[in-house]
Amino acid sequence: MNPLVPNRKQIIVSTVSVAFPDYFLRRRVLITLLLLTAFYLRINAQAVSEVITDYNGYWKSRQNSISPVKPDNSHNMLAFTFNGTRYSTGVNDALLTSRGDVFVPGDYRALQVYSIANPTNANTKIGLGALYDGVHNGPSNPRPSNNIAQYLTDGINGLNLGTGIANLPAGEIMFALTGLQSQFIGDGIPDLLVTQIADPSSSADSYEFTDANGNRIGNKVDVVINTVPRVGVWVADFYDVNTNPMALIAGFTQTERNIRIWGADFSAFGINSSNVHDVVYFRIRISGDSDVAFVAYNNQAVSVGGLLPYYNQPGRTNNPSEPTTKTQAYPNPFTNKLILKHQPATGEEQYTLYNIQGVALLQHRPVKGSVQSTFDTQQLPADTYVLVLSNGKEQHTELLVKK
Ligand SMILES: [Ca+2]
Ligand SMILES: [Ca+2]
Ligand SMILES: [Ca+2]
Repeated sequence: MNPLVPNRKQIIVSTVSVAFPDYFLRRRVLITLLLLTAFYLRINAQAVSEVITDYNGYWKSRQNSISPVKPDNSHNMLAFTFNGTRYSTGVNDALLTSRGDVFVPGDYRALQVYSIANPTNANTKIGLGALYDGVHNGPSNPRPSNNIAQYLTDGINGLNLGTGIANLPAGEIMFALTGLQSQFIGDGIPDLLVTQIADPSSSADSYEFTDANGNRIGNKVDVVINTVPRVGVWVADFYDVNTNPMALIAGFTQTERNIRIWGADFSAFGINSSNVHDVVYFRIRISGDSDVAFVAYNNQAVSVGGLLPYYNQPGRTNNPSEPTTKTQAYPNPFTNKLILKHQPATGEEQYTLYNIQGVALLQHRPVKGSVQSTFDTQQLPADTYVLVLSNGKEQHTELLVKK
């Protein structure tokens, strides 16, 4: 941690190293602080200073008062403090109230993983509370699932802080996030939360929004995660993803790690009222040893995002390279019609096509037993759309483009 940098200015947007004669040191420090302050004010991204979860019923830990209780199992984030204000996540506001915690009611959910460029390498591990597998000091038989993406969206609202991925290889993770609402830009309420649950990197990960084609919208935010102060400590197993059964070796068994969380408003990413409707994805470019429990978004600030499924289940994915067995929508991009191939309809299913502002444009309920449905899309303008299948129990979404 850089001792020259006060806590609230820990998120570094960019740094330039310039050699100055020693007598300029004080001025240099001052200028650095002024620059960091300016960046801080501009990007409004900063460390979360307190976290509350449902571990053992209720767990609270703060930057300057780290809890001696170290969670060792699944636990869902109930609230967090950002820039001096405590926001609930909507997971269990009643519990916060019963504990006397004052908070601004919020609605935060994990972003659905759209794609991971390089899912694993030899160092990639699944981090789970040491008791997640039911065995205090060692692995379970059989091992927990090695489906890494599910650990980014598990738990209530996808906010299980006690599971995650460690040492994600250098590359990109794309999350689906559309329908950002411009009135929430620059209101000081964080719209994205990023977690870090193991030994943090000293190199920068970069975060940005993109359009449907992966082109950056606004600006990227670079974060050197080890400059973010820890907010808690947990006890984890780190299973080796690349062995079968997954190995759990000494040094990675029932081992303590720090929890770090940072948040930012949409404005930190240069999102404004003129480019907000172009946003389709949130992209993390990771440097090679990121450890993520989840990336959460402010569901109050997003219309379509709230339709994305957040209880991840095997086989459900928005990645077009791994089509769901349930529905195939084609062609994509489409023109005058859109065809949906699905399993024999039970009569409970409903397909809704939304624009990225979250307005429902077309709706279709397949006839019981049918395996194909067709949308007439002639009247729709060329744009990005979100197809949502809901069957009363779960939702599946797919991003589609009309040419
Ligand atoms: Ca264990
Ligand atoms: Ca998780
Ligand atoms: Ca906001």
